[in-house]
Amino acid sequence: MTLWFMTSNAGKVAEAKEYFSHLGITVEQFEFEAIEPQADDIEIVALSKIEQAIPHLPNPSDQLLVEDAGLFVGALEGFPGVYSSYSLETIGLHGILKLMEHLQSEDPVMDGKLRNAEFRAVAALYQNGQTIVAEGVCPGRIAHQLDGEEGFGFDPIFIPADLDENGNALQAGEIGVTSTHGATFGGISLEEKQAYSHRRRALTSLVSKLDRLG
Ligand code: ITT
Repeated sequence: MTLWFMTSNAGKVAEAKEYFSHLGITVEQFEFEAIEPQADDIEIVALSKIEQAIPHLPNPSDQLLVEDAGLFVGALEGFPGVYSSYSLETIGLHGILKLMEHLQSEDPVMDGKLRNAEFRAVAALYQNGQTIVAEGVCPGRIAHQLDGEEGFGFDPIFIPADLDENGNALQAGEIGVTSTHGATFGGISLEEKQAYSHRRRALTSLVSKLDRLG
């Protein structure tokens, strides 16, 4: 079975391919230029993009996936959020770090709280005339400097929160059984990132909703 993933982002395709390969599903990139609505909610953006693309599917019985993500920084009132792509292209990673320069503490727990951030992803899947939506969140904090060359986008400045034995994210400063030991997503492999990833969480939730639908 082939699943079309509508995105221009090769990093997102690589992660979705890795995730679905464990389920025996092949993911193919679907190149389509949808108009992104100006909305303050990534779910609205994802749903608008999928609606625009459905009529252009090679085959009406094909499955189509859209997944929209963003980085939401607590101290910046959720910025860059829905403006993540634009912010990355304009002020870039150094710009985000600069906006947060004054937010630091010697105490690691306090530092984590001051610099808290989360990635959010909304995945929307169209099949058989129906669209299913699911969300995934990855809490963490913004690093003080760039670290690592893996991944894409904001990965070199985002340190995910540690996870407990059930894979649930812990509070800033808490040590979990799964930890990057302070490394950013840019400092770990794609496979390691999946344990924490907002994208993997959104796709897992999507798949369990599909299973419930039978
Ligand atoms: P499409 O809309 O074509 O899918 P995009 O790159 O615009 O591609 P998003 O809107 O989902 O993708 O992402 C908004 C920005 O957030 C964009 O600059 C991404 O590089 C970045 N981003 C998304 N997921 C990320 C992740 O897992 N790690 C690091 N950066 C991420």
